[in-house]
Amino acid sequence: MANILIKPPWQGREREITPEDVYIDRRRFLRLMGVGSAGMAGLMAGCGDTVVNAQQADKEAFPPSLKPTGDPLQSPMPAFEQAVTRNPAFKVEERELTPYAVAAKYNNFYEFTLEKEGVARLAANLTTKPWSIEVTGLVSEPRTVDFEEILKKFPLEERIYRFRCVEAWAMTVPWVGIPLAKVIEWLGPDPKATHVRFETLNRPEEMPGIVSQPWYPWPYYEGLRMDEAMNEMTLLAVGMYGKVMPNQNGAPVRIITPWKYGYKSPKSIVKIEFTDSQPKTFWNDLQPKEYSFLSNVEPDVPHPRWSQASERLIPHDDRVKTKPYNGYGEWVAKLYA
Ligand SMILES: Nc1nc2c(c(=O)[nH]1)N[C@H]1C(S)=C(S)[C@@H](COP(=O)(O)O)O[C@H]1N2
Ligand SMILES: [Mo]
Repeated sequence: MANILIKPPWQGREREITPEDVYIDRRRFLRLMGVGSAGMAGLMAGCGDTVVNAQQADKEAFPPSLKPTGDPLQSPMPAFEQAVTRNPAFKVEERELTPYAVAAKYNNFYEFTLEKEGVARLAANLTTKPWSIEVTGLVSEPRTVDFEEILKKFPLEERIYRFRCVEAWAMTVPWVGIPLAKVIEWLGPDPKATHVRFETLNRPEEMPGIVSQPWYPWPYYEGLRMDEAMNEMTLLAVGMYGKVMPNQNGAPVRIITPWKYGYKSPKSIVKIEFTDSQPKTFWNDLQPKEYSFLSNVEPDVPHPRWSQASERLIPHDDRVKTKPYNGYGEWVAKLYA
């Protein structure tokens, strides 16, 4: 959401991909073998050359500014205790997956800093355990839910989605999550609820951007109409690339609405509130002319600072045309008929 279009330092680098099947296979393999990642190195020596090479490639492909240093990218996130099943209905065929360490190092998370490549380092020590979510408003039983309870209660699935920021950069990410609809059904909102509001973590001691930028109306807050929240596409994301969510990407739990601009995907959620009117949202409050409540991806509707007709795929800067609803009209156009 920064006001300038930043020219990425790794522009023009050779194309490099993280083959998605590699990490899936690795996970499946470990599950079959009944071992944790500690036992992996030995096992991989004989039979996992592709895996090792792919990870290596991912690291070596980095432009200097993105090379993992003493940050979380060097110690990969832990896997989930339970199985993660890929949902084949959600794949992206026309473009490649964004390398993990690009998705985990080019972040918008203003509670830390406006500098995308600085977020991962500043977020490294964010405490995400324990984590609870306050469920409030028009709901049968207002309560505080332990995040671990949600993790245990619902099966986890992987979905590969396009992700589009209003700044006109985009990536392609395999998220791990739970359809939000399932969680909402379990929470039991009152039938009078028309919207759902999300509030995210406000912890100045661990979030330097909150302290250095007091002019923002912290904490970050967002919202969806109930039919949007219940749509099949809306994901309560708890991880990516088969692993637990990195702090910089919104650990431990965030929303993903891939047909909307990225700011509609709040990170590190601590409160879910059911309401009977449209909730206020962070960016709409700051700049109503630029950021509407709906904020669906609309290539024909330019933002005052960024034409939305095309987008650049990080980190290689390929320009591609933006699709209405980010290519998800099949699922969501009916919501806006
Ligand atoms: N709490 C919080 N959530 C947030 C933001 C933020 O600054 N704070 N930025 C939003 C914006 S503008 C984008 S593009 C995405 C970026 O997600 P990513 O870093 O995982 O790519 O997070 C969204 N969610
Ligand atoms: Mo964004």
